[in-house]
Amino acid sequence: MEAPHTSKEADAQNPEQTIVVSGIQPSGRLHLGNYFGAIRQHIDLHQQHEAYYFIVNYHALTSVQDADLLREHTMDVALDYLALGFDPEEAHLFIQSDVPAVTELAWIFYNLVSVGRLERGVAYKDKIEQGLTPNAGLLNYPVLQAADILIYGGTLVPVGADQKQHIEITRDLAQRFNQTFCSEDDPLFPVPEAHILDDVAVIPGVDGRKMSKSYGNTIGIFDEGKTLKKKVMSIVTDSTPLDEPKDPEACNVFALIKHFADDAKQAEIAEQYRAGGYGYGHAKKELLGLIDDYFAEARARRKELEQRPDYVMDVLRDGGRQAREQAYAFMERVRAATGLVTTY
Ligand code: AQP
Repeated sequence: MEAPHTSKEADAQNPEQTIVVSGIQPSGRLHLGNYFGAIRQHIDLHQQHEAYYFIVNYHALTSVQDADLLREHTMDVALDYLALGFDPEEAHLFIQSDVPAVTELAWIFYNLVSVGRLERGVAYKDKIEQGLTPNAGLLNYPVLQAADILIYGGTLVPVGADQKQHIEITRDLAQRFNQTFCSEDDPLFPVPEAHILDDVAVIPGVDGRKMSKSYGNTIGIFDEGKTLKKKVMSIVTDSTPLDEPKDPEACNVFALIKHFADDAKQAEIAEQYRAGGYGYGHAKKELLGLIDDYFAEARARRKELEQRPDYVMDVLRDGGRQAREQAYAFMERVRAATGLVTTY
């Protein structure tokens, strides 16, 4: 069956066209950091531009090495995106490993970046400092990420602030490849820009570190009931007594409230912090209510979608087919440029 094409695809060969590309790891349930750092932008941007969003299961293998769990998380991410407003008529949603050519492009890129550059990666160093054992996949993570972005001719990459350095590596690899293998007036890869929302710093987890699946400090987008309450109530705060004034800007609870409450509500809560007589327990209850309301619709939609696994598979299959077409056409040009002879 011929895959339906998205409404913006007619322009795909236009070099001026914005092509939005971004990935998300199925390394655990998606959390508020993923949502405010990346997914919210993904949903906004896919209405405006040609967009490729993929569930990066090759990347997740750096930390998830349990087949059932990886499969489960992969389908969970797809359900989450559809529930949060991704429209398959507008853009492509697919599984990274449905386009294995990205690993081929990554291999080509390995030869254009030094090991030292990868060892200085902030995300890599951070994970090691947190006690994770680095495998070669973790070190090379940004190279595969660059292949993911560049194989679709990506020009705009909506990511959280923590990914800034990785996108720099992608930009360098695009330039390096163009300089090494292309003539100056006919570069193969566009040099993409990161799209990072100014008002979103890195979202803190319940322990105050970056909210991250691998730190076990997340609040899930689709957590609800007792699970959600337990996590919100466990957010680390200082020990200022209830009666005393508190600084909202130094509080992990307020850092999250800011993303859910409008300006007036934020100002009202900040005032209560400063006035004293307002405890962290009050703030946590407020946050709990805000999270519940914010995701109520998406939760209901997700429950409906859980009953339609065939539909979710169809979306992923169609997205993968379209992405493969684009990627394989591109790889022919990459092979020609690099001198990799193909005999088929
Ligand atoms: N805490 C965060 N604040 C802002 N943005 C965040 N992102 C992740 N955590 C935060 C953004 O979410 C997008 C997808 O992230 P990912 O799952 O592909 O990788 P990640 O950044 O490594 O997320 P985790 O939770 O930390 O995963 P693990 O622990 O498995 O490595 C990215 O755009 C990221 O910026």
